[in-house]
This record gives sequence, structure tokens and C-alpha cells, in this order.
Amino acid sequence: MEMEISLRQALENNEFILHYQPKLNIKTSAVYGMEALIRWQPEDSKLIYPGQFIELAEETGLIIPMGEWVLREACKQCKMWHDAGYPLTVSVNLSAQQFQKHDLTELIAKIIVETGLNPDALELELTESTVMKEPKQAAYMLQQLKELGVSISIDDFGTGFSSLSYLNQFPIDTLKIDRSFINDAHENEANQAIAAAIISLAHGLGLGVVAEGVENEEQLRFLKLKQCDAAQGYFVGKPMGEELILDYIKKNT
Ligand code: G
Ligand code: G
Ligand code: NA
Ligand code: MN
Repeated sequence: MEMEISLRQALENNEFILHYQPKLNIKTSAVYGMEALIRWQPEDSKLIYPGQFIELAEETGLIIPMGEWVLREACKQCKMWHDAGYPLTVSVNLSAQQFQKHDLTELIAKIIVETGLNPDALELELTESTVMKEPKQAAYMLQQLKELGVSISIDDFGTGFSSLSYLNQFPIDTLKIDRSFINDAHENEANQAIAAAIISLAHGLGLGVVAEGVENEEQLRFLKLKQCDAAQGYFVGKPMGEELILDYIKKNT
């Protein structure tokens, strides 16, 4: 309860910030996009990570106004990068509750108009469990979102329990291989096989594929060999605040 009140106040007092984690195109070695990750920065205290508040935000419905703030802030930031000459994409994580709200498409359409961001530059990250909750409704929702011109990626791919048949029924653009398959891929042959299989699955379906949790050169080399499209992880870049990220962009794009 106390935590719920603090969260509400944090939203009112603008205590949330976004960090951005880069995505690298493996073939061209260019950074092409950023994933927005929310953090809570209470006044005079340590940064709090989403693992500690997203669940509560979902349970209390606060995720709706919080998620709207994230979308608007990420789109604004991305437009600024574009205006500065860096045509990056921005990815926003959506929780199941946000995805189930019938006015999500309208909200995103409004934010795109408001910020002037090219919808091509916005990617929405959804987990398998989010899209599989109500598959029929999800298919309709994804279609509407696609019509806006935004792209859709499936986050933490490989950790859900859903059938694969949804992949060709939904208008999805990209699979993100969960970092648990990447982190120890160089010493774990089973995970190596899974990562390689997800890459061919994605390509077989005409989808892009991003590996998460790339922490060293060896993992990146493996992914390149398997023709994975893109990589994200500490080896490419940690999530960074607004100022660090601009320096990073200037040096790496
Ligand atoms: O870096 P990290 O601790 O930020 O992320 C932890 C988890 O929190 C990840 O699963 C990530 O998807 C989730 N997360 C980060 N930012 C957001 C956000 O803006 N909205 C939602 N729904 N989840 C987020
Ligand atoms: O579920 P989602 O993919 O949105 O989660 C992103 C989370 O993964 C964040 O908590 C982020 O800080 C973390 N993360 C990003 N890159 C790496 C990495 O290379 N290694 C590890 N262990 N965690 C990472
Ligand atoms: Na994500
Ligand atoms: Mn993920």
C-alpha cells in the first residue's frame, strides 16, 4: 500500500526517467536503434529498477498512465535524435494491460502526431504471453498498430509456452532471442542450438532477429556466424541516461 502511494506520487512528481540501450546491426556494425527502459529516480535517493515496481504498477493499474508517459517521452527523445541528424529507431516495452486497452492505437496515433515522429521509427516490444492472452483480439490490435506504420517485436522469445503457430498469424516484424540463450551460448551447446534455431525460424518466416544479453565478443562472433541481424547487451552498450546516450550516439552512429 505504502509503495503504491509512493508510485502514484512519483508519477505526479515526474520522478521517472528513461534509460536507453543500443541495438547494433551485426552486418553493418552500425547502431540503429535504442530500447527505452524505465527507472525511478526518487529525490535524493538511489535509482530504482523496473524489477522493483513494474509488477505493482500492473496490479494497481498505474502502468496505464506510466506507460503513456514512457511512450510519449521515448517518441519525443527519438524525434530529437532525428532532428540532430541521427535517424535511430526507438523501442518501447508494452505490458499486457496496456496492450489490452482498446484505445492503445488511438493513443499511439495521437503521440505520433504530437511529437512529429515518423512512425517507422517506433517499435513496440511485446512478450509472447501478452499477445497470447487473447489471440483473436491481439491479431486485430496488432493489425491496427501496423496500419499506423509502427513495428512489432516479440520480446524474450523462447521463454514462453505458446505454440509457434501464432507467428505466421500475427503481423510481427522481429523476434528478440531471450538473453538466457545467449549469455552462456559459447559454453552451452544446447543454448547455442536454440539460438541458431530461433535465427533460422525468424528468417524462414521473413522476420528480423535480435539477440539480447550479448556480453562479449565471442557471443557476437557466434551470432554473426549464424547470421543474426542485430545484437543488444552490455558488450554493445549498457542502458544509459539521456546525456550519456547522446555522447554514445555521436561516437557510434
Ligand atoms: O533494465 P531492466 O532492469 O530495465 O528491465 C527489467 C524489465 O523491466 C525488463 O523486462 C523490461 O522489459 C521491463 N521494462 C523496462 N522498462 C519498461 C517499460 O517502460 N514498460 C514496461 N511495461 N516494462 C518495462
Ligand atoms: O526483458 P527485457 O529484455 O526488456 O529486459 C531488459 C533487461 O535486461 C534490463 O534489465 C537490462 O538492464 C538487462 N540487460 C541488458 N543487457 C544485458 C546483458 O548484456 N546482460 C545482462 N545480464 N542483462 C542485460
Ligand atoms: Na524489452
Ligand atoms: Mn527482453
